[in-house]
Amino acid sequence: MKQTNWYKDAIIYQIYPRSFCDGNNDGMGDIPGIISKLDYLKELGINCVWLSPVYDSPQEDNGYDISNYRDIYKPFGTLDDFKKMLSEMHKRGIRLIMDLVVNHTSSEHPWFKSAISDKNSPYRDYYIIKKGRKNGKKPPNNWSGFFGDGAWQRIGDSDEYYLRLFAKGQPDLNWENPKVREEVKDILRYWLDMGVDGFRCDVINLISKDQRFKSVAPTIALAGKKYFVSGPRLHEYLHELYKDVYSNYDCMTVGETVLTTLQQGCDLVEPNREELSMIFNFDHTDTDNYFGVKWFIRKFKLTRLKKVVNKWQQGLHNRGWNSLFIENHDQRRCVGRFNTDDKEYREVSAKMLATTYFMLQGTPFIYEGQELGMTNGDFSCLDDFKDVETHNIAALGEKIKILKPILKKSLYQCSRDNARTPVQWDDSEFAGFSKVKPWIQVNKNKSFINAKQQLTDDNSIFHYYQKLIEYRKGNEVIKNGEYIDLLPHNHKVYAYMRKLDDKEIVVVSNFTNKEVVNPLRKKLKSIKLVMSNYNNNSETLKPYETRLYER
Ligand code: TEU
Repeated sequence: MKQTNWYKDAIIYQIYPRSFCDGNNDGMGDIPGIISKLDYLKELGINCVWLSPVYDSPQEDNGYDISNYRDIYKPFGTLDDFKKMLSEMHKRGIRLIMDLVVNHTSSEHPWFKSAISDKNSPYRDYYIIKKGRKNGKKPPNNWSGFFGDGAWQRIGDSDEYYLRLFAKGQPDLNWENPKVREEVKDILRYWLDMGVDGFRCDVINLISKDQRFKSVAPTIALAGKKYFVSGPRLHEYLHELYKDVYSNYDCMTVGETVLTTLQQGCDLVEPNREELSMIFNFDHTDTDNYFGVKWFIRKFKLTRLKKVVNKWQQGLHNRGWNSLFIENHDQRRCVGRFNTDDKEYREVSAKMLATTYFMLQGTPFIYEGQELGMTNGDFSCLDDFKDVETHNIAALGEKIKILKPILKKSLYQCSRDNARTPVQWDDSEFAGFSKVKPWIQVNKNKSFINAKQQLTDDNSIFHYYQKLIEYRKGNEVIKNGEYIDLLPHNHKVYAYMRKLDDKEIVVVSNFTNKEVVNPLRKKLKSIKLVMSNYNNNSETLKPYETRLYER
C-alpha cells in the first residue's frame, strides 16, 4: 500500500473521552458526546483526532489498563457508537488515530487472569513473572515503576512477582514471546480494517526489557531505566509491526517515547528504518523540573527551553518527522507554565505559546481545552484528585516524610488531573459538559472561560487557534523549511526563523510579563506582520506579546 504521509499535513486534536463531553448525562464523557461536538472540531479546523483509550477497562488508570482490546468501555458507548463516530469524522474530513496501549494490559484481561491462576496456562508466558529474592520476600530486582513505587507486584502470598512499570493493575506484556506480538498485530488489523487511520503508541519504547533483569545501584529517579527504556529488541519489534501490519495500510503511528535521546529518536523515525512515523519526546516538558521528575519543580529558564527545541528541530530536520505539543492528558495546563500567566495575562499567554510551537517543523497536537486557554484545576484537598499516580505519590510523601513538604505544593501544581477537568463548553453549573455532577470537578472559571463565549468573540483564543491552523495548512515553509534560532542566548525573547528557498517566516515571542524592547526591531523593519496577540507593531514587545512575520 502506498504511504501518502498524510500525517505531515495533519493538525491533531487529542480527546480524553472521560472529560470531553457527556452525551447521556451520567457524569462521564462518552462517544455520543464526542459525535455531538464534531462540528465544533471542524470549525476549529483540525483534520485528525487522537482518541485516548475507549476500550473496555476497569479504569484503574482511566483506560490505559485494557481488559478487552476489541470492545468499548460501556459507559463510553458501544462498538456501533464507535463506528458511527468514525464515519461522522471521516465525513467531515477528520481522521482518527486510536491509543494503542500494548506495553501492558489490565490485570483484569483474561490473559492475565489465566496466567496467574494456572502455572500451566498458555498465557503464563504472555507476562513477565519471576521468582522473588529471599524466598519471595523481596522482589526479583530493585527496579522502580513510573508511578512512584516498585516495579514488581507479588502474586498473592506466593514467591512470585509480575512486572508492572505502572499501576498494580497494569502488568507488562512479555514481548519476547512471539505469540504476544502476533496478538498485537491482530489487534492493529482489527481497528485498521474498521477504518481507523493510525495509532498513538503508549510508552512504546518500554516494550523490550533486558532479559537479565539485573538490579541497579540506587538512583533518584526510575531505578532500572537503562534496562527497560529503549531495550535491546525495541527496533526489531517496531520494524516487525511495520512490515507485517502498518505497511499494508495508509496509516500513521506516533510513539510516546519517554526519556529518549536524539539519536534514539532518529532511529525510531528515519523513514528507511520503517518503524514509526513520528515520536513524542518530552525534553521540553522536563525543562521546569529536576532529574526529569516533574514533582521536583525547577524555575523556568527560557534558554533551557530553546536548547532542547533547537536540538530536536535541527536534529530531525531532513532525517525524520517531529511532533509538536505543549499539553496532553498527563501534563498540567500550559497557561501558567513556561513562565506564563493563567490570570491577568492568560489570553495573551495562551496565544503566545500557541504561536511559538505552531510554526515549528512537525505535526502539531492540540489537547482538548487548550484551544480555550483552560487552566489547571482548582483542587482543594486530596479527595478532589482521582488519578492513581497522584494518590501513589501522595502515599509516597507520607512514607518518606522529608518528601512531604516538597510534594504537597507540586502535587497540586503537577497532578495529571489538572488537564482532566471537564471541557468548559458554557457557563452553566457543570460547564455544559453534563447535566449531572461529573466524575471530577469542574473549574470555577467556566463562568468566563468557555467555548460558547469564545465562539462569539472574534478575538478569542479559539479563533486565534483557528487562524494559526488556517495559516499552517499547505504552507511549505512551515512544513519543510529550515529552523534557525535567532536569539539563542536571550532570556526573555524567543525568536526563530523558518526558511525555505527565498521565503521566510519569523516568530518573535516575549516570554515575560514585562515590556521588552524587540531585539530584532532593525532586522524586521521590512518584513510583513501576519498575526499577533496584540494590536501593536512598535519597537517594544508588550507582556507575552507574540508576532508572526513572513517575507
Ligand atoms: O504515559 C507514560 C508516562 O511515562 C507517564 O507515566 C508520564 O511519565 C507521567 O504521566 C507523567 O506524570 C502513558 C500515558 O500517557 C499515561 O496516561 C498512562 O498512565 C501511562 O502511559 C501508562 O499507560
